[in-house]
Amino acid sequence: MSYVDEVLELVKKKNASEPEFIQAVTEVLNSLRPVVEANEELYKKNAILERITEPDRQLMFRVPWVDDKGQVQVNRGFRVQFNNAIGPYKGGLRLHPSVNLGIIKFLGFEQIFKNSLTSLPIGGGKGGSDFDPKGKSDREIMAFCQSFMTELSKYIGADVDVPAGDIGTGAREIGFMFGQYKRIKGTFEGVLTGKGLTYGGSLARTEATGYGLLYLTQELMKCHGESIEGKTVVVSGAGNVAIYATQKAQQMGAKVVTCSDSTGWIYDAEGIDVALLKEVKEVKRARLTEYAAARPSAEYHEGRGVWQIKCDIALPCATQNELLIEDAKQLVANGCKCVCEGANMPTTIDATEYLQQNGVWFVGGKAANAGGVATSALEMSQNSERLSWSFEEVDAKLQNIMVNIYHNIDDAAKRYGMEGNYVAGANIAGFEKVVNAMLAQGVC
Ligand code: NDP
Ligand code: 2IT
Repeated sequence: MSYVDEVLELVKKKNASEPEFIQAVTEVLNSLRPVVEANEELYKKNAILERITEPDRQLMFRVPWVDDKGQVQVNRGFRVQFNNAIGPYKGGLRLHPSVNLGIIKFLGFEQIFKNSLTSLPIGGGKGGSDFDPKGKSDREIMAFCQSFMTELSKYIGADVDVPAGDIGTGAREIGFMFGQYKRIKGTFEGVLTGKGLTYGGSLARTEATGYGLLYLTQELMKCHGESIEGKTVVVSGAGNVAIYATQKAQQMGAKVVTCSDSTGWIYDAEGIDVALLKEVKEVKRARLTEYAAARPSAEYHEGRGVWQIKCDIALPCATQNELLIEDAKQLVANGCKCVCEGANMPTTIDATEYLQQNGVWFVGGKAANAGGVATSALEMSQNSERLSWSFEEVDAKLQNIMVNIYHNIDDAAKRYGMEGNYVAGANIAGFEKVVNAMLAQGVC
């Protein structure tokens, strides 16, 4: 049995109740086969694959808080500090009722390779809670965030572990958590990113994941003699990533015709009205039915369905495993040329393979959505030097990072005879840097 297969068996056995984690590890290790085979003796002797698939530590804790009726509620908090070979642990905090240890581990594992691809010094981590922010008052959100940070503050720090936003965690939640950290520790430090602009946040961080996704997609299209201008784009999700991906795609001259949330989706033949979408989702925190009610050209449908709309480019920006094999078949049948992931692991392994085998240019989230965490690392740099850069400066750096990521993953795939396999290219390029650092630092 090959070293990769041995470790895959081990990971499946040790983490049997964590399907998303097994899925993420399977995808990465399978695509690393050529690199591992070329260095099998060295990697095996140093247990590189066993170490990179086992978190440094995984923290789970009780989060008690009081709701508006005076009732005590209890949620479960998580922080998985996966790998800090190239920098402090870095990754978001997900607040969603579906959160469990396996989901946080899959996200933390992916973050190792994504963060490496940014070329900036950040390791991999992720956290969150099964807390559901939907329908909660601002006071309830604050009570939860303060309790969550009261425990989390023991394990993080500007040079240790720097959390940020993810599903359900935006500027409001980061603000409450930052306030509590400061109160407990008595230090004003860049312990979180995605902060408000008046207390250490970076311009362009809000836009960064969606904008970065489009900068990478643009470079990919350009290198294939195509452009985004005039293309029809289908986007899923209606949160931070989806909104700013839609905005940038429109600025680049594309027509974005869909968005979705956990209850339904919109088809808007005239193109999504971003200002209205922001009003519904960022200000009112309402359902997409309100978008449809305010926009005559929009159709609202219950359930899922954006991938059945004919498009040139598809950008999944909601959550994991939202683009399935039947969706991949529909996209190919409709002539879709390009799929770039704004979300983390939105496409299942069989759907990914189907798209790749049918000539669709497919870039996975580790590369395509790295603009968010890259800009978080730029926020850390600004906090360290106690300066704030202009929007233009941050945005220019982000563009440069995304263009470089595209070329790095393209080159890595070519080096191993897999031209056009950007999934393998991203995993290989991300892995190489982390492994070099792990080997240099000895057994730890
Ligand atoms: P938000 O909470 O802002 O938005 C999430 C969107 O996805 C919402 O429209 C939400 O619908 C929908 N969604 C969430 N869970 C589900 C589900 N189980 N089924 C269907 N729809 C769902 O999160 P973000 O936009 O920040 O994150 C979206 C994705 O991008 C995630 O995979 C995240 O990990 C990834 N990502 C985020 C980055 C960031 O900087 N924010 C950086 C890189 C990746 P509803 O409103 O109904 O809940
Ligand atoms: O998945 C991700 O990369 C994020 N949620 C952003 C993490 C960060 O630290 O900015």
